[in-house]
Amino acid sequence: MTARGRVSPGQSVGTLTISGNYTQAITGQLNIEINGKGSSDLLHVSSSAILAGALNVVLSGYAPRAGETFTILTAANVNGSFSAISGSAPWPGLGWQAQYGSSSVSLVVTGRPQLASYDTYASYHNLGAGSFLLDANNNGQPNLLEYALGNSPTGNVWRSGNSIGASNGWFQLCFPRNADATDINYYVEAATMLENGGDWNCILSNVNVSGWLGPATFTESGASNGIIEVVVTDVPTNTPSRFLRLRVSKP
Ligand SMILES: [Ca+2]
Repeated sequence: MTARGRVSPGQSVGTLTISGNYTQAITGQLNIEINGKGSSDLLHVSSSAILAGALNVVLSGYAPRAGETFTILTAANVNGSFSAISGSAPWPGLGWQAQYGSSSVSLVVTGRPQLASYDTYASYHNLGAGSFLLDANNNGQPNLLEYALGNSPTGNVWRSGNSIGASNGWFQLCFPRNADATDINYYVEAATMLENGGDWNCILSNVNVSGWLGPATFTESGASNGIIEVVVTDVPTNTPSRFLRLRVSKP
């Protein structure tokens, strides 16, 4: 068959089998519906699939994550390619890419998710409501801290965490922060003792990502892959001991 208009396999998600060749003209559009992880419409062609025109992705109650793959077409052999992929992005920062094999076409979710709020981050990572104090991957960092530092809350490995440096004899606290986050408070605090809970004082804060306020000084890198590296230099003090920490909270 030759498709010059829209082809939508399945009623809801399902498989459409074409006996013989399937030729999609430049005016054709293949609509592929996705309704779960690995679950999508499939166009199965018994002979050759000769592709051109559009591929349109329709999300039905499911927003795939980065890296997920869907087999959307199988054929004895595949020739040509879609000229464009339409359909809304599953999450901010993510898009679609078609991958062509000799006998199949897959749809891959590409990009880096840009999750601007903790609620979106929790939804993307299936953390559930009110999850910010939980520790989904049991690495000692609560989910809200993972969000603040730009980490994955579910991965087995996480980016380098906080580290301590020195400049002109003064301590520095170095940590990554999430360049996409718009709803997080950062407080760098210093103490001269840890007894009785410590005499912690805020030396630099960034409330609701509105900008850093001293008295401590800081440098920030440009954003790279959604991460900004922050280096905070302690205020000059005349004490025999000194401790620094990063505290984060939800506005
Ligand atoms: Ca964690």
